[in-house]
Amino acid sequence: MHTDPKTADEISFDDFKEEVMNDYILAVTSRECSLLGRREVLTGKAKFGIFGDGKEVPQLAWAKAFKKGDWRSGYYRDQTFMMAIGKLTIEQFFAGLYAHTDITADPMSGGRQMGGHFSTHTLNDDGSWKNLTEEKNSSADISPTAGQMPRLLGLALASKMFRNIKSLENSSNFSINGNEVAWGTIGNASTSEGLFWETINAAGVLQVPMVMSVWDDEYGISVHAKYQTTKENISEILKGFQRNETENGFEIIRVKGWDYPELIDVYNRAAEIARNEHVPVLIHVQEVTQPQGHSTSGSHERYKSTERLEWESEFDCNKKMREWMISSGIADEETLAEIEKEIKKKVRDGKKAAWDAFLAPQKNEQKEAILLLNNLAEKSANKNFIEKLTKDLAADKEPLRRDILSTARKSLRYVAGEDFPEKQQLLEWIKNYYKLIQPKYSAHLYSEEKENAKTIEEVLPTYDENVEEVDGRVILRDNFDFLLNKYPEVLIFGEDSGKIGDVNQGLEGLQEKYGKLKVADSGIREATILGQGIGMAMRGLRPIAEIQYLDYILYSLQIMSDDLVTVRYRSNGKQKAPLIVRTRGHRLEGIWHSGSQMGGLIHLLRGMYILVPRNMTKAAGFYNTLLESDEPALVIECLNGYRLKEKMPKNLGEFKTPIGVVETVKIGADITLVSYGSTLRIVRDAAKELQQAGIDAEVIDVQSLLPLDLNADLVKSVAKTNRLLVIDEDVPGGASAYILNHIVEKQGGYKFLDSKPQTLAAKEHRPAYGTDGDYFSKPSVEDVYEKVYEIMHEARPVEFPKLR
Ligand SMILES: Cc1ncc(C[n+]2csc(CCOP(=O)(O)OP(=O)(O)O)c2C)c(N)n1
Ligand SMILES: [Mg+2]
Repeated sequence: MHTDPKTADEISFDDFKEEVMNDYILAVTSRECSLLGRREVLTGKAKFGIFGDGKEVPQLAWAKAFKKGDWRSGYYRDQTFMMAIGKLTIEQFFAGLYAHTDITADPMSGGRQMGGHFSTHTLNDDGSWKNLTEEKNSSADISPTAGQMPRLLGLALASKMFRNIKSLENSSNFSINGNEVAWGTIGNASTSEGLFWETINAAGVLQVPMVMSVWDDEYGISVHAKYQTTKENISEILKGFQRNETENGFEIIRVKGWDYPELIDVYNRAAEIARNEHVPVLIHVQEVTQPQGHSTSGSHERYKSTERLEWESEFDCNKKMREWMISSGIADEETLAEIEKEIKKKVRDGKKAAWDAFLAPQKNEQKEAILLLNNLAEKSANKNFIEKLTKDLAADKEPLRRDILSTARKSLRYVAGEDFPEKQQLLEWIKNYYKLIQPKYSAHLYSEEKENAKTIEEVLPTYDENVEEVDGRVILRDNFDFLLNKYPEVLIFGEDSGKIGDVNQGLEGLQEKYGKLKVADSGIREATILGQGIGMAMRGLRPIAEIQYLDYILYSLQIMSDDLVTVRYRSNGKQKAPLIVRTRGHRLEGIWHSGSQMGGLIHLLRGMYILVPRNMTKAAGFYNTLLESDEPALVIECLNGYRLKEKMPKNLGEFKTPIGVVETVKIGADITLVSYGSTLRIVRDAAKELQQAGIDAEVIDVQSLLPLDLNADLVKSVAKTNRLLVIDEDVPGGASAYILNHIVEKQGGYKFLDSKPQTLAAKEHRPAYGTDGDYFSKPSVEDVYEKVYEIMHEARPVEFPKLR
């Protein structure tokens, strides 16, 4: 049969049809995954399900505008987008749902995160950066609603830095002229969170290439928009942010979530504005549905009206897209029905393959354990009991590792007191099993790569013979100067960090020297200062985010705890954010100006380092160490130390304070006094006075609370003095108790103690204002003196008669 050659228009219509068809296939595939996924939870194979049904079509449009090098910071509804950018297959989707611990099976997190938490790999297997301009990037999701916002700001701001800072021109693995757009997504209800507003405002101020999509299904779980959003309309109330001819701001666009062609147009337009002009865009995607309700934790029939449910089924975006395809001649009913049938089968097959792959290693491990358990039973006097346990394990067709290990461990109870090789074999197997399996759940809290900060060796400061004594802040300033010069990727920002060079002038003159982007003032917005740092650190920059006072770190603590310190852990070592947070605290005067909430911080921030240098040389040394490593850290400078005199080191930028290493600042024989930060000065003064009374105290500065004393030097001191007092200015039971626990329990210090180990902390309340407020709130020289004297009196009453 003869056919005429096709015209260009026909070809392009064919291409267009094919593209639409491929999109529809993805939309239906994603929906089918949601439907089957929910069933997997209800039958117990998966723990929790939260899916992207109802948001498929807008995400297809978004994926078209999303280019290599771009970034996503989103939430749990974005599965269709992830599929559309080629980063999530059907099998991977189900592997995530089952918590498959193999990172190749579940590339989102290797089983660490619930389904619906997406990410891509920015690091190679050896921990080095990939060329991120060649990747479609998704920062690893977190669960707190709007928690994705602060990081989004940083991801977008990085493009601005790459485009406008000349010294970053050679960062070709991270950016091509700052052309990358950072795309955010959020649910309508989560825009009620302060983090949303703080980020929107900051993005408007900073004019960053950020496109923010709000998926608006009118609900936040069961709570309707009328309880969430003024006027029930987020784009309406954001109108003041709209840019105009004379003022910068946002481009704000509204679009319906079921209108496929319009969505494509909107997303392309948004990308162009953000990419070319570096102007933030907000897309309010309205009339979105949620066909299966919020998640597997409940059904939406309980809170949506019949009318709403009917409307949702009529305006289901996949259904609307299908109708549009038929009415515009792209496909007919029959073809679509056939395709849909095929997809159902494909998803079912993918699900089964994922489940089989999830179970396969565990079934092998089950077999290994059963073999050893049978051998154990044969030799044991309690054969019958062990056989019963083994039989139950063997009957389990879908064994979890918990079941295997729990059976093996329980069986050991029946052979207590018995000894034969088969028992040793089982013990050995359990030990190896832990060695093999535990890292799947615990690895990558900190860096395990060669750049990890703990391996960086100390370099001592060197001094000229006639060394000058200067204010501590000058050492910091000159050291930062050196670092800004040495590392083009270093950026410092915070409240008052720019023009005046921070409130204590540790950055004096550096903005003038390095420009307004590299040393920048930021608004009063601690959470997004942190997020700004996280996002930029994820993109290969080395931000130093300044939180003006330790007391105000609480505003950013949630983001540090939920986002920063979990980046490496939650991505199973596939992403990192080596952000340095700089702040100042301790022993100034007043409820909000002398904070020392160290206990809270060390417990909430596992995953980053917490460093408490006692002076500015030590602090500068920490910055030098950290910039050679690839890990996040919090450095708390002593607020009352900027004007104290220190010797000016010669080797600025080069001397390094080691991480996790304590320093003995006074050698002594009678008692070990452990402290840190500003309190250390008080302890040293007390130690001098104690010396006059004949008490020879050893004083140790821990320097680093996380990690603490990697070389176990503290216990060595206790082994020598046999007495221990830990002093700090935190509340009782705070960081001092943590240090005590470390020495007495972890390092086995209890064996060496001749006196009760004790802590001396501040009062339970925050410090009252004024010099006397400090004296009556925090440990003083007299407090330390008397406490130590009491201990020595109890031990050697004749030598040290009762003081009072
Ligand atoms: C800080 C925080 N509070 C509460 C929750 C529990 N929660 C999870 S999703 C959700 C509703 C979010 O609604 P919306 O932003 O509209 O997104 P949708 O699920 O409707 O797409 C809530 C309250 C949470 N994850 N984080
Ligand atoms: Mg919602």
